[in-house]
Amino acid sequence: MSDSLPPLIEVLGQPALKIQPPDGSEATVLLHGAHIVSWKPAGADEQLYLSPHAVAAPGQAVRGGVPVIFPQFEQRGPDVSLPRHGLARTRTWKLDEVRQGRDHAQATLVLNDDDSTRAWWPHAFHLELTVSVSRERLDVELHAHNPGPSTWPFSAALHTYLAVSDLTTVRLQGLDGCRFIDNLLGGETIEDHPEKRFHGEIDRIYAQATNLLLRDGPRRLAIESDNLPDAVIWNPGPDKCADMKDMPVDGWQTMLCVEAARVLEPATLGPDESWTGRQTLILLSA
Ligand code: TA6
Repeated sequence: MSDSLPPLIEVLGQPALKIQPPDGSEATVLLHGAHIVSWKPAGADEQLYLSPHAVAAPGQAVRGGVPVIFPQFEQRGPDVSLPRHGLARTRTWKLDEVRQGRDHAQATLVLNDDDSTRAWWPHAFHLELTVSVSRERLDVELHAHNPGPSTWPFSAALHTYLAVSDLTTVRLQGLDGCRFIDNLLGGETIEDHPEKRFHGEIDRIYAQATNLLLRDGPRRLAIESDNLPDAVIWNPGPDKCADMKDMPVDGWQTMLCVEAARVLEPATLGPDESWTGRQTLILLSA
């Protein structure tokens, strides 16, 4: 293991770090938002969708990759006065540690409260995002600590954009039996499709959906989460995609967000308490 910090590269005009264990897998993470913009398992193609029109700039969210959502999801609270999807994805994080092992590589980035976050949200916080890559596996762990005197509720998510060959031919297994809120149609329903198919726009929050499998031709991608019990499934579909200035018109056809989230029941941290949530992606076959 080596703990020295490697030189940063530039991606989307922002400082970024590429972690590469000797097995040929790699991941690239921006300091802006601690945003993972690329993950290639050993011997396999890119697994994440990154819009060719994505912009990474202070105050702006990158379209694609893995946005880190904290402390509110969308405009659902717990504090609705915050920017949509919170504060973490639009700020510059600090690279804290890089570890290079024989069979994995890992980087940890940190974000602490400062004057600009306290102007929006008057709480002390410490966030760590640890990205580990190893052969066919990506682990993304979000850790939150409350170093301050007040107790605060929060929501969090890893808003993962998966690359897909064709949205209309992929299947997502593991949602059947899960209760979901449909953000487009309203209301709550129980999913009864063992293999969910997609035709265009979808925006749903599934409860207790922590073991999923994406099937995309011969590709099998396991999507697991720990302490992030909800799965948000999102695709803008053709009409909304055409209105998004950071997406190509046909971008919706080759992406599917499968987000590991803590949103239906926000968490709470008292003074000196910590919380950790994780999403793991494992490429079972390419
Ligand atoms: O996670 C789903 C969602 O909240 C959708 O409603 C959709 O708007 C998407 O996130 C993207 O949000 P953004 O703020 O990044 O444009």
